Amino acid sequence: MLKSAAVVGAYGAGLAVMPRLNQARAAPEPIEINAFTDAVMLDGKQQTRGVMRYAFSGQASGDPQPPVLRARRGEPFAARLLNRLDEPTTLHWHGIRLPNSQDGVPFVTQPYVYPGDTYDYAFAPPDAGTFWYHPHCNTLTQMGQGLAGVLVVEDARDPTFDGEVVLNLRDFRLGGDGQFIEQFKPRDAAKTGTFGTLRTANWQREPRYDVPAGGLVRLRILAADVTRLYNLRLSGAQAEIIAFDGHPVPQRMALDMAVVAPGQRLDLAVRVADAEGMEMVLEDIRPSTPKVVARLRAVGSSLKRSLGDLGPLAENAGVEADLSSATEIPLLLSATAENAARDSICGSIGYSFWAINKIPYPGDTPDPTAPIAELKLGKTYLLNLENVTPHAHPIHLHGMNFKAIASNKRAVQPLVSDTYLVLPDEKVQLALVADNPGDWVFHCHVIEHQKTGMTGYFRVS
Ligand SMILES: [Cu+2]
Repeated sequence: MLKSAAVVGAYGAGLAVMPRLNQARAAPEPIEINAFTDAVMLDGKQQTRGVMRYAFSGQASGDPQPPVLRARRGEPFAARLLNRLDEPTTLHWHGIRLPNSQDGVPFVTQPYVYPGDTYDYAFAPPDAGTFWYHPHCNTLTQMGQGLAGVLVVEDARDPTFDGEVVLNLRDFRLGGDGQFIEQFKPRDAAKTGTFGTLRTANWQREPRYDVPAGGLVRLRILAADVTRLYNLRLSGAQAEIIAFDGHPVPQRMALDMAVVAPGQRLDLAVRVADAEGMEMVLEDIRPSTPKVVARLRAVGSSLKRSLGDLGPLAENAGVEADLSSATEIPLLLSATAENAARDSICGSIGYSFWAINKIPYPGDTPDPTAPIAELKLGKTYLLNLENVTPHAHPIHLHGMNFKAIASNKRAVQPLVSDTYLVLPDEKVQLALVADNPGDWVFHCHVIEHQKTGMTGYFRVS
């Protein structure tokens, strides 16, 4: 069971049947999150029309990027989505182990939210770390045009840093006139996915943040792009990886280069340079597309801190897999020639290029395909993923965590995660304890792959 199952069950699952009066007493006032369209200066020169934004209710213009939400481990968190878009949407809480009814997948866990309507989400996040939120409806357009924000779950037992910088990495696909161009090209959707034209961190090109000289800074990085994989390196400072995909790593390691795929998060402890004015550069060194992502600048006199001063992050629940009794589930990731795409407001972009176990998902429709597999609550499974395509797929599971056990391509670290980047020709085993009941979607987080078939779901009961 989940470490905090009692909390999750008593709070989240119970909410749906409680009268409103009790809900008001049990839950905090929900954070109101407006989803709306706006004109925003993205390229520094011209207003881009039709940018999709999240903002707290009442928040005027100001910073156009989605706000960083903050919650506390184990404590009730509530958000009310106000849909001011002119199309349906939902909110999904990526990486959070929550009751199935709060997961935000249209038709699978909830109806989609019509324009003008609201929808209340409530849960108590059982894990601390860096997570995120985004729509799960017409996702390529809605995420591509702006909807994706960071959700930080705090734990008072975490060590104290001298500063924190949150980086939400994403591209926008703009033409020379600063307006959105077609979100994808079918021939690219059938390969790596279609790349954006403007690369940003926090919706800015190569932003620079001041951090205390000689201090210890927590850098929380989210790859929110719909397509791009990052090979991240930080020059000019010592840095250690302290968490990946929200969860503390078993052993901190110096950051040489870290691959961060769509949907994934990287937490770094950075020991800032001592000399005032020194710059540290976060770069994407992927060979085809080297690029500065963001800069940090040391300010003030040196705090003379050491990475060795830093205590451990508060632990999250692990994946207590009983491998001796595990049931193996083969999961073949492949291309497909069959076109299964069905029309749906939230679902399809009109093509099928990809499949899981040779079945291309038809899209988010009222009658989706059968589950990939039916899992027994509490039992251990080994997901035997095999990628027979020449492209990498960051595969994401909702509602539960897994742990990589073995790969034919590399030495895997036993990291607890919700997203695993399956390399071309890789066979990988992921251990999973089916500890959360419901229908949980499992899909590639290259959104064009997700939306053209590489999606399915597990039923846990
Ligand atoms: Cu993929």
